[in-house]
Amino acid sequence: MELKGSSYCSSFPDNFLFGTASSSYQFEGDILADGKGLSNWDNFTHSSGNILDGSNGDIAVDHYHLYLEDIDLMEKLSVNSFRFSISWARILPKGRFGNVNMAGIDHCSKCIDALLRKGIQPFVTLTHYDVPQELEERYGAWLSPKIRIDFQYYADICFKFLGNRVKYWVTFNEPNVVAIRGYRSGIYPPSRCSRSYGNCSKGNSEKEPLIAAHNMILCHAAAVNVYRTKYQKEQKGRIGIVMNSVWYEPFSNSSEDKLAAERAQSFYMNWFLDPIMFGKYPEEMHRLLGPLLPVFSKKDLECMSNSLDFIGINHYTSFYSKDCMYSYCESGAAGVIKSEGYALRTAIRNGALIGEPTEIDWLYVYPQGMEKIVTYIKDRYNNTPMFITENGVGTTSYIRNDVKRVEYMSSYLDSLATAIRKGADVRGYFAWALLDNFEWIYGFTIRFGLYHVDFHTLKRTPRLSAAWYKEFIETSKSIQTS
Ligand code: PNW
Repeated sequence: MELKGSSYCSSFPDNFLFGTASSSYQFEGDILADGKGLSNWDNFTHSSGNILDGSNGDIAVDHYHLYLEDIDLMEKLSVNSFRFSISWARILPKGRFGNVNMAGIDHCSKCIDALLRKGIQPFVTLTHYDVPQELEERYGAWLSPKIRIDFQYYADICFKFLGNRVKYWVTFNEPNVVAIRGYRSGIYPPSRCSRSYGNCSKGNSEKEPLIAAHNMILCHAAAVNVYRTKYQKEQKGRIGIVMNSVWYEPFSNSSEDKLAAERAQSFYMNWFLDPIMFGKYPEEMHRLLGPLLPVFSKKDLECMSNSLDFIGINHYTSFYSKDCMYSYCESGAAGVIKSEGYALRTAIRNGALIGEPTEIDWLYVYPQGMEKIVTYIKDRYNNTPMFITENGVGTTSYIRNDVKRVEYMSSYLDSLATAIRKGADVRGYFAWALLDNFEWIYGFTIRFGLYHVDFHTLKRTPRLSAAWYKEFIETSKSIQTS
């Protein structure tokens, strides 16, 4: 197969991690295996009407049992890293209110050993959307400051039992998505929605997404603090956070739209990264939200600034950002616009889409967005080491000859290579995903895998993109070593 654009292979530094990504709820299945407790997602998918095809992650793609086979697939792909998450409820079925489930730890331990035997670095996330349902019921999980004690306890256990073999830890996957979808639009558990949100019938407080975010930031800092004080010196790993990122292209050249794009970024990604790096929320959030925004105490701030070693970036798509502060915006409820920094997100300008549409309604192909978002993060956060922790495209139809996915990955990697050539310190790239899997509220209707999975027999079959990615990685590595 011809490798399009192989010239940019040479832009990836030595020791660059090439991997694929996954998450526990989307992949593992067997939700009660070996003493596991139920999570908020188990609970949510079992309430009717939440998932498009009425499915759930009870079996998912059975990675819990098929992990050795899946690691063989990774070896065939020539990847040198695998990003996965630990299910908190497997380790602590009832949070700190019950026992440590050693069988859950043993399982993770076996996965890590099996990866290392094949020379594949584990890149481990502590929570990828899921929390023990017990904590939701006891005190409302992210809405309560009590969650900090639980998260710190959980993180400590993971570092203690697994940290001698893990060099990359991630505290949270996309806390911005959890705050927005769990507490503003309500489409993810715990299904709480802000009063001002268009389709919100229950009407919870506007403050909830901000409180949930605030607690997640404090949990992140607490886990990093434990790692740094008790484990890092000996275990020599690094710890970071993964943010969902969207590149916001100003809708026009006007200074209003440029400012709107900046505000959109502040209310989405910088909302978390600024406090973690600088110990304070973005200035725009202070100005526009005023007393709605929670405040960090002096004690909180002591363990916050610079509380990460790397930034993980999940990047898929870009949108235009249009000003709604100085101009009238024809769509979007007033409160929603406020909570998004008075910036309207739209994919269309003068009748033209920002990029080629895909079968996924929120995903447009705009490869330049990769270079732009990486450069933005590099400039704002002093070139802190970065990893692209997710990138990929989904399809709704059954496709094995996934030329569109190859074109997507190839163009986004090309754009990433440009950012690296211009000085961005990016140290790895993870394709989402190794396998087709349970795609949250879309259930099994959307496929992101380099490997096709038959959801009845669970048989895995490589797509064209798997062969392409393998060749890309091998070419890249041979250039590095030559
Ligand atoms: C990510 N957006 O979510 C998640 O981390 C994965 O678990 C998920 O399967 C994957 O993307 C594909 O959907 C996203 O607003 C959340 O652009 C939000 C966005 C993109 C991805």
